[in-house]
Amino acid sequence: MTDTLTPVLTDNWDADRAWTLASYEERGGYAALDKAFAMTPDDVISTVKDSGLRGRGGAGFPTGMKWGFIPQDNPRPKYLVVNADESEPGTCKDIPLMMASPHTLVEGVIVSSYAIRANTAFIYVRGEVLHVIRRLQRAVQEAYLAGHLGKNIHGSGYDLDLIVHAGAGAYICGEETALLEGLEGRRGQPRLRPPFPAVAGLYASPTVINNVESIASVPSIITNGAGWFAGMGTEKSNGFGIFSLSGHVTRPGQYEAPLGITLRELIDLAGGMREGHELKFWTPGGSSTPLLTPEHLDVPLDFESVGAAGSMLGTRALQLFDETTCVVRAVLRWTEFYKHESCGKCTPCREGTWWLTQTLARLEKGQGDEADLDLLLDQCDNILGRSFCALGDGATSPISSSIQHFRDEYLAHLTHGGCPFDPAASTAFA
Ligand code: L3W
Ligand code: SF4
Repeated sequence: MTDTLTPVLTDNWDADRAWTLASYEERGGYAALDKAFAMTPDDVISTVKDSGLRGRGGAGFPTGMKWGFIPQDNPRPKYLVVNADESEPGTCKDIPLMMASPHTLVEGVIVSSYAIRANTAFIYVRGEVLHVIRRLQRAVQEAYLAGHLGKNIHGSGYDLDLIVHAGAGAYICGEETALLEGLEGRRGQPRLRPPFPAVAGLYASPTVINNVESIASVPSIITNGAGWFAGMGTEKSNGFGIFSLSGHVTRPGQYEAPLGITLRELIDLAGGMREGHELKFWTPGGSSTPLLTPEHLDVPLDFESVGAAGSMLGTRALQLFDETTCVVRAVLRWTEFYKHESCGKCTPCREGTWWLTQTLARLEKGQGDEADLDLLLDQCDNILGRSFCALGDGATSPISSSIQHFRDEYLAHLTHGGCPFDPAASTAFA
């Protein structure tokens, strides 16, 4: 636990034209490359393993272990794919990182590709964010011209090509195997796992897929050492991460801190809740993670503690809602999102998210009856654990957790004959 910020990834965000190669190099950028090239690829993997870095895209899978799964005796080419399809509601860390400091990601891609012996890497960016795509393309171009990409990088004998690929704007393509389908030119729908991408991924070749923030953390680990990174955070959730605060907080934004910081500490750093208002509920990792309440303000934001509190750390997308927000309406909005983004491959999610929105909309209008709450939970039961990928499971999280914490508010809609909140008082989803 700590009450201080630890800017590493965000350290240069306020620098003059931080996104340019000149600015990045002035601050020591690309120095991790020579240090990595002086090591064997296996030593780079060991360093990342020893650092305890865990995936920053939501699941928290150990990064070094994932790299170690790449079968080096497989004669097929190896690929690195960066998942930059940030779309989880509330998640806003990868896009700011790529806008402010694209070279941190590019440097991470080079070190990580070297470690897994890939000579081609891709950054798969969400299609709607044209400004990010342009910024990344420019950074990649600058890196080629400076000899950080291409043939014989820094005279090391190592070659790497990096391609920026724009998706077509589907949330499901944040799921790693749907992303691969999209990258191969097909409709974005998840593949059965196993085989995991590490064994058979892009073009059926061994592929590492990591989140932007995971890969961007690698240069600092190589530069400062595994012990430096492992010394931050908690025993099992090492290092730092970018926490995105949004909603009814005085200064929303990205706060980089060691894992294990609490929401109470982060709210203090963000200037408190908006004046005169109090926290009512929040998401620790986007809308796919069960809602928490003010009683969880002191839960350390690490993988283990948030799990023990009944939710998931996820992408550290902390969406904060005050007492003016109708939880039923908020949950309905998220559920409509999941219904819209369901890829349609499996029945529990395709049909189930439709039924969830029908039942929720009825309740929100004050129609229906108390039995609809049990019906909703039953619908969730028929989706959770029965869907093909995590999207279906995630759709049930806000519903079941909101009924658990705010059952009375659902019932108030029925007794009131509609939403008991004054919509003009709330700025949620404004
Ligand atoms: C080889 C094994 N590899 C696991 C790899 C696997 C993947 C990683 C984690 O979902 C979560 C989800 C959302 N051999 C392996 C193996 N792997 N076993 O490890 O896998 P997994 O299945 O635990 O999770 P996932 O499919 O990556 C991600 C949650 O994140 N989430 C959503 C975030 C959304 C975004 C976005 O918008 N871009 O990040 C928010 O919390 O619910 O639980 O690489 O291959 N035996
Ligand atoms: Fe598609 Fe939803 Fe099934 Fe995932 S759970 S495969 S998004 S229909």
